[in-house]
Amino acid sequence: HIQAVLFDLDGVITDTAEYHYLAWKKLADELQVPFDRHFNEALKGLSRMDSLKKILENARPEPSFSKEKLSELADRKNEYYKELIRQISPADLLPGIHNLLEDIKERGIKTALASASKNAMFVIDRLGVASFFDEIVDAARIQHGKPDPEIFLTGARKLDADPAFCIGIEDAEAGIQAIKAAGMFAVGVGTPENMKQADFLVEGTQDLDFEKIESAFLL
Ligand code: B16
Ligand code: MG
Repeated sequence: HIQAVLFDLDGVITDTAEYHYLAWKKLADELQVPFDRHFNEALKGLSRMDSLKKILENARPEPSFSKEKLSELADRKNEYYKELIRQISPADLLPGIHNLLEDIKERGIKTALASASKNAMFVIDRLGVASFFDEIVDAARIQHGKPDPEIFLTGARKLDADPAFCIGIEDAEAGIQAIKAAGMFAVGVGTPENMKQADFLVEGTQDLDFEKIESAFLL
């Protein structure tokens, strides 16, 4: 039976992608490098520094910055982002998520948050759902970002759960790869093109029904 469910944050519990987009866009405009909503899709699930590097690699000519400058730029983006997420409220929970968390808790199944975001704790608090999570993996302590399985394996270890009996829920391709590499059952939120490796796929969070996920897991 299912021992634990591990959740991604951005795109599964709430849609912080828009705020990440706006913050990166402001920085990119200041640096006069191209950046748009389409390119933002490729950043989902990636760490702050990996995202910055990807944005800069895409510019022609590619700017070259010192390590210190890169970290100053990443900090600047984070200041813009933190300003935007101050307005998050429980109304920003994605559809179906509150019910899903309740259904999981009622069954005594453990939960962890496996988000690459160092702001995850703040966001979860603003959404009013912090008490639903038994563990929140600290992204600052993770050495290898998604698609590496480290964040999901760390979550399972903290919950004392066997990865083979864990479910991971993700909206990003890098995240699904990380769940599969951890040896877990991957639930994808998105389109079949982006979620090729998912074991169970839904179009939107409103379709995340615990009984359906459990039946698919037991198959
Ligand atoms: P921060 P997730 C990820 O969250 C976002 O999808 C990604 O766009 C962001 O760069 C990353 O968190 C790091 O966030 O700058 O707040 O540390 O999808 O893993 O919940
Ligand atoms: Mg995500």
